[in-house]
Amino acid sequence: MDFTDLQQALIRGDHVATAELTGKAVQAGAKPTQVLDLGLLPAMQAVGKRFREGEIYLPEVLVAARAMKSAMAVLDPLLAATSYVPKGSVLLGTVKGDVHDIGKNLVGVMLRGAGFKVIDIGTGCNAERFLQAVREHRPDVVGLSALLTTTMTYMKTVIDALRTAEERVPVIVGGAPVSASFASEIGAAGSARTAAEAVELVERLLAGRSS
Ligand code: B12
Repeated sequence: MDFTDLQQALIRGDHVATAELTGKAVQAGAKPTQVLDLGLLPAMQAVGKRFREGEIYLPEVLVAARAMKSAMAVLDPLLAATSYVPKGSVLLGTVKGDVHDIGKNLVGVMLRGAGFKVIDIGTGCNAERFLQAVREHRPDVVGLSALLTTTMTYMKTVIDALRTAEERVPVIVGGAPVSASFASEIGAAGSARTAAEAVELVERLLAGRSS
């Protein structure tokens, strides 16, 4: 099946057309996972690449992310109905004191697109909130996001609180100021600069687990 029109709609951020073309692709016989893997995900990756290379700016990324969400709203019930088994689950949140959530949301969209269940607990989350959510949802991976140099240090507080409570779930970190060396210093299992890298990181971490 040709997904060019669907991909173009997503890339230009037309959320109405993206949802419609997603529905049409399924009606025409494409499996929901094919629409994701061959249609939406490559388009979202193209958006990420154009943003990284300075060809497009944040507003275009935001409208593309919204279009991806509208497609996922069509696919989610179909994926559930076809006894779709998620590859794993990821709990995401932006840490205390920080309201930036665009990057976190993109990571969530890409993870969902790659077949993971995502539990997003929002922004400004303190350590207790993360601990409570870990206990409630038992995710395979926890992802912390921070965009401010003043809030990224709180990531260590979250990791320490989880370890003190004997929760061993791997924690990954991200956000513009976060580096790989900072991640290892605070005891995180890894970090990623982009949403696509975040997906690869989660896949790597879960490939090594015993199920
Ligand atoms: C949009 C924005 C805002 C919006 C946020 C809206 C929202 N809902 O998110 C608003 C206007 C609210 C805002 C407010 C503020 N902002 Co602001 N903001 C930005 C801006 C322009 C873009 C951030 C963004 O969304 N980038 C796009 C996304 C896609 O990229 P990203 O977040 O880095 O995410 C990617 C990766 O980092 C990674 N990733 C992200 N999270 C995670 C998590 C995991 C687990 C993994 C693996 C990967 C990962 O994948 C993502 C996708 O590729 C940046 C400048 C910039 N260019 O970064 C400033 C910036 C982050 N803001 C800044 C500041 C100072 C503030 C304010 C303090 C301003 C003020 N004086 O009030 C407030 C703070 C509010 C608070 N308490 O949080 C500074 C931070 C400086 C610093 N070093 O600390 C920046 C860098 C601007 C600047 N140059 O001064 N901001």
